Amino acid sequence: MNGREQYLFDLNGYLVVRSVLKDTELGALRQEVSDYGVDAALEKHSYLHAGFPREYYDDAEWSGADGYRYLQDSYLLDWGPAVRSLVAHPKLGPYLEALVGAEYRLDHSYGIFARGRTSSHALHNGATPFDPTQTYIFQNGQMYNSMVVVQFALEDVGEGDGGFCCIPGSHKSNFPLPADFADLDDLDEECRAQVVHVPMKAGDAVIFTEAVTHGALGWRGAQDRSALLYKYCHGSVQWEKASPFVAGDHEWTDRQRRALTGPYIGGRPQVG
Ligand SMILES: O=C(O)CCC(=O)C(=O)O
Repeated sequence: MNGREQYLFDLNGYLVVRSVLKDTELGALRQEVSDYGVDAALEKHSYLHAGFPREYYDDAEWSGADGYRYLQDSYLLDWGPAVRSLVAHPKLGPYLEALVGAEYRLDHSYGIFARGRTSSHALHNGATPFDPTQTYIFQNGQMYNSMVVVQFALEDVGEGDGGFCCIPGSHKSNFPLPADFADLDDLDEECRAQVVHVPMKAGDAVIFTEAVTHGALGWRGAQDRSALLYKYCHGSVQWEKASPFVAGDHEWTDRQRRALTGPYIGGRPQVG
């Protein structure tokens, strides 16, 4: 992570890393997503979150929140080798070390898919009120994040297409998000100007801290939205009960096994 990237992440709470994925990787990922049934499911419902365990479905608060539906009770990492290859992706390791620490671990992963017009996903998080599980601290000349998200774009996300958005700098805000920001679809001009949409090319990744206030603008792209999210915590931290969200007995590299190890810190090896 070079000086410019460090500056931008510290300033904004997110960073776009261009061309992380090669065309061959993108092709294999798209195939696995389609084989899993996402294409077919998007014919029935235009906004899907996929990769969560069954228990999420039974909670009325979560089912269909912000218009999205859960797609079957599968884990993303069980879909195939291409989605598994994104765990501790070698091009992103240096970013995770700089942002989470060399003993980072994958907490969970899932996919977000959209076709046609969808509702927005409300803005959430921010530095205030303080939440130790989703915080950003700069100390000893270093950035510390409780959790960072790597979101890969499998299709282009153009200006005005919708999808991931955030309020840059809000990972350091001293006041809570005002109620004026509650409805992303109905912001006044001044509030709308604070919300930044992040266009990406297929193969790019946006890395953001869970501490930054973020959400998603309603999808308007002519193409599908296809995003895979991998959420990393410090090696001592576990966010999701079923972490790391994988059921099958798969082949992993040594680096990936270290990144997939459950939370502990005494003598924990660096992912490397
Ligand atoms: O990109 C999106 O659709 C929003 C993702 C999000 O809210 C999250 O990762 O917590």
